[in-house]
Amino acid sequence: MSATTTPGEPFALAEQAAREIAQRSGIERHKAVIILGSGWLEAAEVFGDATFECRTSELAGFAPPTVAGHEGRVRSVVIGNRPTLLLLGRVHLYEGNEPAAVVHPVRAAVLAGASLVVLTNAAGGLDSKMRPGQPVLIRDHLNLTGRSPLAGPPPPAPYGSRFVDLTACYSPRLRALARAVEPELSEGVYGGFVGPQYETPAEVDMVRRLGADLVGMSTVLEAIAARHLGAEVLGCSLVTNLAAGVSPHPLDHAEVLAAGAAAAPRLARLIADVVARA
Ligand code: 8IG
Repeated sequence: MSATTTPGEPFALAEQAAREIAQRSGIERHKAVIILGSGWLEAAEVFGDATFECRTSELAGFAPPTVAGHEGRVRSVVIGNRPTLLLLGRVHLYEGNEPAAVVHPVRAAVLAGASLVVLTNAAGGLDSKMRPGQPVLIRDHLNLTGRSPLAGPPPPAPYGSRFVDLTACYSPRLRALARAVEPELSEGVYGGFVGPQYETPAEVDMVRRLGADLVGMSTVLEAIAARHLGAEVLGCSLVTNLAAGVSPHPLDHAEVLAAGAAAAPRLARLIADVVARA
């Protein structure tokens, strides 16, 4: 997918996918979308039975996933009377995808009606007091990818200006709602890297000085694209490892997936509660 040649092409493709989701699910407008990141797939059943499900490969514009634990499915469920899309699996920069491809799923979902976007991920913790399995609400992010889904030709009418305001990127209203459901929930700043390598200890030291509490390889571009389309964003990280130099052990992708699998169902219940009340 090219974001540099044809103005509006990424948006037209997302509109097409949104129409396909509506037609195939029989649901004209979904209200919310939940993107389940690595480790969270185990929790998908918590959101209830699927009223519709298909592979993302059957829909316009979705890049094929290449990473273990990222399945590539779109599912429709009902959470507190709201038709909600679940995106099982994600598209990452580190797979070699362009930003437009990374944010295509979230754009398609928002254009299918989802004015509430929940972005989940697994992340490294930068605070030695963090524990694997601990949820952290994303209060803000550092986009350390050097990329933007809004780079390129200006978005066509009727889309808003690419100079989007990110003052309240992660909705204070939704964060308050999440803390009302779970008062112990901590908040942190998410530093988004391209990956796929984990950070060096020097990079961990750098990003901590810059104000991050968490490090990961997703979420930031999707949050930007969702805000550009006017959706409210809730971000939630599952700390599955302590970052390099914080952890006494080398990092292992299988351990990351296992820690997520163990803790994700509780987290999913929290998110379902927030979506039901939002
Ligand atoms: I899970 O320590 C997970 N994802 N960049 N660093 C980065 N991404 C991550 C990490 C980590 N752990």
